[in-house]
Formats: sequence, C-alpha cells, structure tokens
Amino acid sequence: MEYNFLKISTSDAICTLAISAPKSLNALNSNILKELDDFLTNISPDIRVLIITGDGEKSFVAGADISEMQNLNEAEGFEFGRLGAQVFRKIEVLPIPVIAAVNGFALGGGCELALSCDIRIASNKAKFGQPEVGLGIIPGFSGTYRLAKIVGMGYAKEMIYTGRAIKADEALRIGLVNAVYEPEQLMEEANALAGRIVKNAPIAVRYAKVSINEEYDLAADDAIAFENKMFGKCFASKDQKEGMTAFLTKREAHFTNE
Ligand code: CO8
Repeated sequence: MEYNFLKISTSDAICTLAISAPKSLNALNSNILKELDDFLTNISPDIRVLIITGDGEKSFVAGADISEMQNLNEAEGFEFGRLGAQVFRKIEVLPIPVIAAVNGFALGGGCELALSCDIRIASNKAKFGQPEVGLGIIPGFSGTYRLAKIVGMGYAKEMIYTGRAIKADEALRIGLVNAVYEPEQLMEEANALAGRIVKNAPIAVRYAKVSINEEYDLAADDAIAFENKMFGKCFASKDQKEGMTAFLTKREAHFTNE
C-alpha cells in the first residue's frame, strides 16, 4: 500500500513513523487510520522499536478529523470509533515496544494514540487533552479505558469531564509522560531510548511486553502464573544462554533473536 499520510524511516532496527496531514495539524481521518492499520499489519520483523511522532513542529495529532465526523449517524460513528480503536489496539499489542514522541498538540484521538503506545516522552511544547465532551462526543478511541489506567481515575475524569488541555510539565507530574525535553532534543532522546531497548534480547523484551499487558487485567494468582509461564519460555531461547554466558565470561552479549 502506498502511504500518503505516513512518513517512515528505519535505521538500526528503529523505525520512526511520522503522521503527516499538515492542513489539519495531523488530525486522524479514516484514510490515515487505514494506512496505519496496513503499516502495523505488515511491519517488518526486523524492526525492534517503533517511534510514533507527528510531522511538523506544531502538532503530534490534533485529534480525530472533526470535519469527517461532523455528519456521521450513530452507525457510522460506531464504525469510525471501531476503526480507530482497532488500530490503537494493534499498537498496544504490537510485539515490539512503541514510543510516542509527542512534539506538539496531542488532543482527543492524538492523546489516545499516545496512550496506546508503551512509553510517552514529550517536547516542552506538547499539550495533552481530551476535549471531546466539548464537541458532543466522548473519547472514542479507547481514551475512557486507557487514560485512567495511566494517570489514575481522578485525573482521567477531570481531564475528560472538563476537556482541559494540560502542558508537558503537568503531563510529567501526573505520569502521562515519562520525560520532557527541549523540542530540538526530542527525537534524539527518543532514538537514544529506543537504542537502549534494542541492545537487549528481543525475545525477552517481547515477552516482557506481553507479560505486562496481559497481567494488568488479571487477578494476582493468574498474573503471577502468566509471568511464570513466560519466564520459563525465556529459557527455550538461545539468547537466554547467550546473555548469561556473556555476563559470566565478562563480554558483551550478541543476541540473535532466537
Ligand atoms: N479535525 C479537523 N481539522 C482540524 C483538527 C481536527 N481535530 N484540528 C485542527 N484542525 C484544522 C483546523 O480546522 C484548521 O484548518 P483551516 O486552516 O482549514 O481552518 C487547521 O487545522 C489549523 O488549526 P487552527 O487554525 O485551529 O490552529 P490553532 O493553532 O489556532 O489551534 C488547536 C490549534 C488548538 C489544536 C485547534 O486546532 C483545535 O482545537 N483543534 C481541535 C482539537 C480537538 O478538539 N481534538 C479532538 C477532536 S475529537 C477526537 O479526537 C475524538 C477521538 C475519538 C473519535 C471517536 C470516533 C467516533
């Protein structure tokens, strides 16, 4: 599929995907969502970390496209929400870590896109918010589900009921982002973070992501049993032998993803 709204570059197993719809501050329309869906479905197994950002200096993603949503009926609204939610779920369960490098406005569906990523870092120019109720809708790309998981019920409800946008420093304070940088440092820091992940055993990183995601919603005994199973599976990998042998023989590990 040819991408008209995604700018993609890959280097050292780190893929950077910039959403690019400059006329609408990278607002997500159904064409962009379909391109994202196609990209996530066909992502190369050689990629070990995905970084998602927004093209240009002003916006990460300014929400779902309001002009496309304006005249939808109930069934069409349901379908649009389903498409976005399905794409964001693909990000959440992608078998590699996904970093959101939030370079500007992350509003509505843009904030929800960041929430579906594993880790969020931001420029000090970033702004986060869920302004949907001011438009007569609710966060419909799984924001009512994920925001509370990340910042807690109290902040999530305040942000969603008021629609108030928050700046990067407040996002950092409430745990919505892990770090805030000067705008010109953001992508360098995103790549450095990705690079630290890429150095590790890919299978172990993958199992760690699956474990954290799956266990979150389970009862304690089930969660611990799930981790136990995944921990055992690590010992079926060559990389476990390589990692431990490298440590014990005081050399650098060379992981082969086997
Ligand atoms: N959709 C469509 N167009 C947009 C959007 C958007 N979300 N955001 C910005 N644009 C367009 C503007 O209309 C404008 O177009 P034009 O130049 O043709 O007038 C252009 O981008 C530039 O925007 P502004 O002139 O407004 O730029 P400012 O710097 O003055 O303001 C803001 C920037 C603050 C980001 C402002 O554009 C804004 O408030 N945008 C809307 C933000 C918003 O409300 N986002 C939430 C949308 S709803 C949503 O995301 C729901 C997700 C769940 C969907 C569930 C489906 C059922």
